[in-house]
Amino acid sequence: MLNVGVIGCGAIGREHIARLSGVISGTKVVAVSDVFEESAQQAAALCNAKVYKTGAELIADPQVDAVVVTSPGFAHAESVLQAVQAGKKVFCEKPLATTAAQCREIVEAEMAAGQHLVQVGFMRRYDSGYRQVKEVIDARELGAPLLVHCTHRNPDVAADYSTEMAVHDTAIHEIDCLHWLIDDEYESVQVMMPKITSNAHEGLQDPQLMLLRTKGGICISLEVFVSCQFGYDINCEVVCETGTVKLPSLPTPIIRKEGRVSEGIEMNWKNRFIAAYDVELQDWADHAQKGMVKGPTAWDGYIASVTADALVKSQKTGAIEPVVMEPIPDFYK
Ligand code: NAI
Ligand code: ISE
Repeated sequence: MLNVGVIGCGAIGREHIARLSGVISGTKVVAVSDVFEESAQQAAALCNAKVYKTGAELIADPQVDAVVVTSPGFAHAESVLQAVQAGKKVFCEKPLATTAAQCREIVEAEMAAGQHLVQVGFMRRYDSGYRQVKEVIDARELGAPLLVHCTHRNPDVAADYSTEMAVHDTAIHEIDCLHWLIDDEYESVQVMMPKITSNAHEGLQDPQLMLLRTKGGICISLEVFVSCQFGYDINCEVVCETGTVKLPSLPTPIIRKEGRVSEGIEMNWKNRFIAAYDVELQDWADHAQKGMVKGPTAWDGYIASVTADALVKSQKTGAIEPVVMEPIPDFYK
């Protein structure tokens, strides 16, 4: 049994607590913490766990074998570093941290610990749709990939969601998933700012058009539109030399009525990727029990964050910004 402590008991924290308590085999949530004690108390009631005032106290509990970090992105680095320094396995929701410098610190700490401890919650790598698209690309049935078109649309976002979060909270999913999908590295990025929707909250630039070029010359367009109102709409089409491959539609009924054909769109991330979260956390738990990390590593978190930093820079300059990162250490090869 893997005894897990969860830091951050908000939306996905509670989802993962329920998952680790009732869906994933071989795990038990034994401790929770949140800066708002009431949130921690409510979460603890779901799983009969101890409540800690701080993440540091939770990590220090000898009963906690492994830590799940589901606090907001800006708070991840502190908890992940504490868990690594304590030699505990840690599953950290995306992003690993909100700057490449913090991710680098985590990478250094993990290498100093001499063991792989960190997995990042890039769950799209576990989604059956993305996996099917990757199989087609890898089999080279359609020749080499040339272009990728993506949309990442949310119906709305909280009032504290900022223009920069469109990169390190939202686009970070595509940043990780796409280079894995097409097996290439990013060379440069640019952000273009279209007309702002009247549905964006004050101060938020929404939508945004992000352009990424890989070292192999593949061009990616990513529309991030987080106040789109109509659904949680994730699309991805890879254009190859002799055909295209697209993320499958959701299995919803197609209705013909009154001269129109319609099908459903998910309204939130919880349902859209529910199966992927289950597979991801089961895989994490199975490997954590064997002292291993098989999913996205701290180095993957670093790669995503270097790319995100370049996109954030381009949000301000409007220019094409280079993506420059350190060479991969042997530890992560
Ligand atoms: P949320 O705002 O609903 O919950 C965050 C919780 O953390 C709150 O209860 C807050 O009180 C608590 N908190 C804040 N600072 C803390 C600290 N220093 N230590 C402990 N707790 C702290 O946010 P949500 O939506 O649950 O997101 C949490 C993380 O999960 C974010 O990194 C987000 O990007 C990620 N996420 C990932 C998703 C995915 O599809 N993989 C989907 C949704 C969120
Ligand atoms: C949220 O944190 C997620 O991870 C969702 O998957 C994403 O669609 C949303 O934009 C983020 O805020």
